[in-house]
Amino acid sequence: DEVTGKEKWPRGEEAVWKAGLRDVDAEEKTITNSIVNHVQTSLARQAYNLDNLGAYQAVALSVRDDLIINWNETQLTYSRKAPKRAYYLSLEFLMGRSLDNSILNLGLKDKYAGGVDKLGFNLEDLLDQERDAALGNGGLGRLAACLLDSSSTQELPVWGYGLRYKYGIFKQLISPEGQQLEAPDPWLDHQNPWELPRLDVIYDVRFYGEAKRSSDGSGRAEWSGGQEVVAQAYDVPIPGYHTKNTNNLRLWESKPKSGFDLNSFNAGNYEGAIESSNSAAAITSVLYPNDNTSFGKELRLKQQYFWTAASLADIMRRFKNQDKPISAFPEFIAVQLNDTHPTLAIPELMRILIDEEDQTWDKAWDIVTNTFFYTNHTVLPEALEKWPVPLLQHVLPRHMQIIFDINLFFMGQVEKKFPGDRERLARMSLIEEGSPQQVRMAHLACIGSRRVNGVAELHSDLVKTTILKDFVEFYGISRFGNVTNGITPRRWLDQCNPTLSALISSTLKIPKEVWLKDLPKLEGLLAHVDDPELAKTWAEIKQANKERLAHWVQVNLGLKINTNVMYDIQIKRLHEYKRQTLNILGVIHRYLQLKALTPEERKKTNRKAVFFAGKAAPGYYIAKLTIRLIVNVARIINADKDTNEFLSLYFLPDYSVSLAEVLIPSSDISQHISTAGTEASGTSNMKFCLNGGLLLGTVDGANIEIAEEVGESNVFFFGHLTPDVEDLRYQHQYHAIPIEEKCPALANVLNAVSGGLFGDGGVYEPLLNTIRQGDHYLLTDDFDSYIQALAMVDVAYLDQKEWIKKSIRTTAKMGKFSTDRAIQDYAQEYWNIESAKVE
Ligand code: 4GP
Repeated sequence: DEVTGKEKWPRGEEAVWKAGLRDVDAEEKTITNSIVNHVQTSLARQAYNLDNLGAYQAVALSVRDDLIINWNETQLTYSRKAPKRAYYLSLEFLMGRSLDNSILNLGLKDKYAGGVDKLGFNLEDLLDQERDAALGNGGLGRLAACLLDSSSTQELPVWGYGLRYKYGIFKQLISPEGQQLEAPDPWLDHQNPWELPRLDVIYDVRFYGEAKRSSDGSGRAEWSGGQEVVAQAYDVPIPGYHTKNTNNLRLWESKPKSGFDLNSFNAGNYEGAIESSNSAAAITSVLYPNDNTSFGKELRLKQQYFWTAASLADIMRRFKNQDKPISAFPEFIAVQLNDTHPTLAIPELMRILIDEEDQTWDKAWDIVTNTFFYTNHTVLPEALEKWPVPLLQHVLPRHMQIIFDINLFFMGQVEKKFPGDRERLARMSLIEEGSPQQVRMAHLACIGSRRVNGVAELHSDLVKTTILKDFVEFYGISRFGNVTNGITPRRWLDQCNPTLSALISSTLKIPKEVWLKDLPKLEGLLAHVDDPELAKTWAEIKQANKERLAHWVQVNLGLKINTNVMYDIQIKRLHEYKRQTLNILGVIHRYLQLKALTPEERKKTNRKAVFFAGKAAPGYYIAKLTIRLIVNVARIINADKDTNEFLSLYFLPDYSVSLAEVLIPSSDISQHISTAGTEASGTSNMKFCLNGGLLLGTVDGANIEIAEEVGESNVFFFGHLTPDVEDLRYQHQYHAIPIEEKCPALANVLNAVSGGLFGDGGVYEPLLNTIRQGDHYLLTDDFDSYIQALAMVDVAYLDQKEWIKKSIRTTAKMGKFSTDRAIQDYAQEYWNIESAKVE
């Protein structure tokens, strides 16, 4: 992927080379020729028996050719200009589908639609053939995907590094009883046209073995023996919007080092030989399906090291091609650690510099601490990674030595600054005492990085005042910053809601090519809020999007849903802190209220359909029980003829990026109702608001900044605030008030569930007990204000005229939340990189 300048280039006649190049700004004819060619040669099929899947594959391969041309130009530009580059290390990239996004970014959608039509197919049908690349769990992985899109769009020299899991996030099935079941996601079975296998880009990665410190006082060590595994690269081109810049996402696959172990094979141990080759392949076989939680599994540790080691080896090789002194490494390279998952990159770079590049400890540490940057995505204790020392010692003996050494030096510095403060030393140490001792990865990430950031204002403040408070006192505040998350408006508006995008362009009289790259331009909509024509079309588009969702539900689930009601949506991973439970208990409350009304009274109420979607981690019992409750409540209330005209409920299985693209544009209101201080940012809140859906939420994460932008009168806030949370929890423990007294409305709802209104109440006891006892997520504290907020939403929705205005205002003020802004924040405030435009 680079030109070394050591050879004449091109080798033969330049004119002949040039004549063979294809132009990306292709004519429709070039496109149809290319598709036909791929049908005939790449797929070995023919026109007369081509189905939609085959046609999709041929179209995808044709688009891939376009991407590769830009990708090549981009890599050439980066090699020639040799700018400082940034590398985004993320264990998750939740990309979703690529075809629609690629042709939109390339500006070729119309031509492809026309070409496909001439070949007798319909582009929309072909888009539907694509499987989601679901190499992520939720927010953290989708953010990585949005940031990559923006890095190319902003023409910044950024690459992503991740793992090529054979199985992405599991497929969610719902049993008739409402149980979540998990099935594997063999997303590569139909082949993946969006990747380029790089048989030549391979590195050896070692595990286990022995680390012997040298006796020459150099601090070096030799690490040998153990298991060696090969990392092979697959490259995924990331097109920018209306630019040639096409960055790279490099994903590693693990392979056995030499086919399989010939010695065992020859000794007649066929099974043993295969087993070791399987154990190598196992490293990248499956994405761990946990969101906002960490489990100390050995295979996960191996994934983390495998990926960071291969990525750093690759970065180092590219750097060395530039013939610069090693001390210049941080002048050319910034590495972003997406959460603590890649933190082993810190001791790994130390190892490379000391053991392989002959650097002294101090020089190596200087390079390391000027290279890395760390983003924290959660302050939830259960998500803070810790690795048992004995496990690290076993799997990565050299790295454990280095971590101990880092800690020794660091503790020395802390002792110097705060002499005699033993408690502080214990709190800040990289090693948590206990049996076994554990390595605190957030501490390692913090001290090994140049800067640290959270992902929304409130969250960044919490990082500074809670989990990393001591480090702020030690280093000073300037090491800690905030980069509020964003979303790419290309996928999350233009692609998922093309009619709204077109309406915005015609209203602003600005082509989308301009405002989609400069999202604050949306503010121009404010001048048109009172335009009745705009309001009418705005409402018609929302209606059409509801019908599109209803169609999807009809086709995929065989259910008919009402489109003439308010759509209220909560879609995200199932988690106690996200409080889907609060939402479903609110639905039950509404149902009980409706039942108590006369038919006449009911007619005056706001009609609505409530939608849920999201996956629970397979081992997360309480979250799975919440799904079960939702499904069974839906079963009862959707069948109740008294009320189902006024309230219906759906749990849409197997939530994915593609499903989000259908759900989000249809929403009137969406719920982001985490316990205050628990949701770091949230990003679907931004997606809904960008599409003119209003927000019902707690004063948490990026909800706060959204409200700052759109104005508090355009959002529905409820619930206790972050500073109250600790006190409330304390009271729950030591001065608990019975629910009947504290919150009778909630008690009534819990009794309805226990009493069997939605099937065997006993099933839900463990879930209900989390509220009755301890109530860590403050449902008993927030329920009443939640119900009030829902009532305010109802009142507001009945005034459709005003509602539409709120909706337009909301979209208009979402300019801040583009990942174009976020990636520029990282580029300028953290990485110190500049754009490198491909001409
Ligand atoms: C998520 C946070 O929970 C979410 O608030 C945030 O918007 C997102 O990261 C991106 O920053 N965290 C995770 C995780 O997905 O696994 O920790």
